[in-house]
Amino acid sequence: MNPTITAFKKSPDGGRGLARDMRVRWALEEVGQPYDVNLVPWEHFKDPEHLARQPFGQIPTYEQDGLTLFETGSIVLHIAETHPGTLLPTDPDGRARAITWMFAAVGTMELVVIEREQFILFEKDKPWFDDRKPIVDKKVRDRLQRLSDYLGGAEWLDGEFSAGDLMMVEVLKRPASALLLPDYPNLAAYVARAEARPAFKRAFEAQHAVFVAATAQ
Ligand code: GTB
Repeated sequence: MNPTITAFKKSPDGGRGLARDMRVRWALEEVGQPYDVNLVPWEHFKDPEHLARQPFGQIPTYEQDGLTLFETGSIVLHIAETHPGTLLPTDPDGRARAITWMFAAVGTMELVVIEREQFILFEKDKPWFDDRKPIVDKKVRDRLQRLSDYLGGAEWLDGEFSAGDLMMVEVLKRPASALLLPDYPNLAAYVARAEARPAFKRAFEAQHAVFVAATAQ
C-alpha cells in the first residue's frame, strides 16, 4: 500500500510550499515512492480523528500498513531508512552525520527561525518591538553565518545530497530565514540548488495544485 500523508486542505501559505507537508512530499519524491494525500481542513485539526494520528493536532502525518507517524524529522528519517541508499549514505558514519544534520535543522536552526517568525507575527505592535528585533535578528544571523562558514563552497553539507540537506533547506526556505539569505550568497545558492532538483519541483507542484484546486471551489 502507498503511504498516505495529511496536508492542509487549503494551505495558509497560498501554495508557496512553506507548510511542512512539503518536506515529506519532497522526501517521497526523492526516493520515488508514490503516495496518497488526505487533505484535512484546518478546523478539523483538533478533531479526535486527527488527534489520533497527531497528538498535537498538526499536519503532516504519515500512515502506512498500520504504522502512523508524526513529526517531519521522524517521517523523513523513516522514508530514508525504508529506501536505502537514496537519502542517507550507506556507510554508518556518513549516515550518522546526515542524521545529525537533520537534528541540527530542526533543533538548532528552526528553533531560532520560528522565534523570529513568531516575534514578527505576534509582537510587531508591542512597545518593545524595535528594541528586541535586533536581538532576535542576531540569533538567526549568527546561526546562518555559522552554517555559511561550514558549507563554504561545498555543494551539500556532507558529500552527496541527503535527508540532512532536505531538512536544512526546508528550514532556510521559511520566510524568517529566507529573507536574510541574500546576505549569505553560498546559502542562497545552496537553497537554489536544492530547489532545482526534479524531486523538489514535483513536490512543489503537487502541493501547489492542491491550493489551486481548493481556491477554485
Ligand atoms: N514539529 C512539527 C513537525 O515538524 O511535524 C510541526 C508541525 C506543524 O507546526 N505543522 C503546522 C500545523 O499543523 C502546519 S505547517 N499547525 C497547526 C497547529 O499547530 O495547531 C505550518 C506552516 C505554515 C506556513 C509556514 N511558512 O510560511 O513558513 C510554515 C509552516
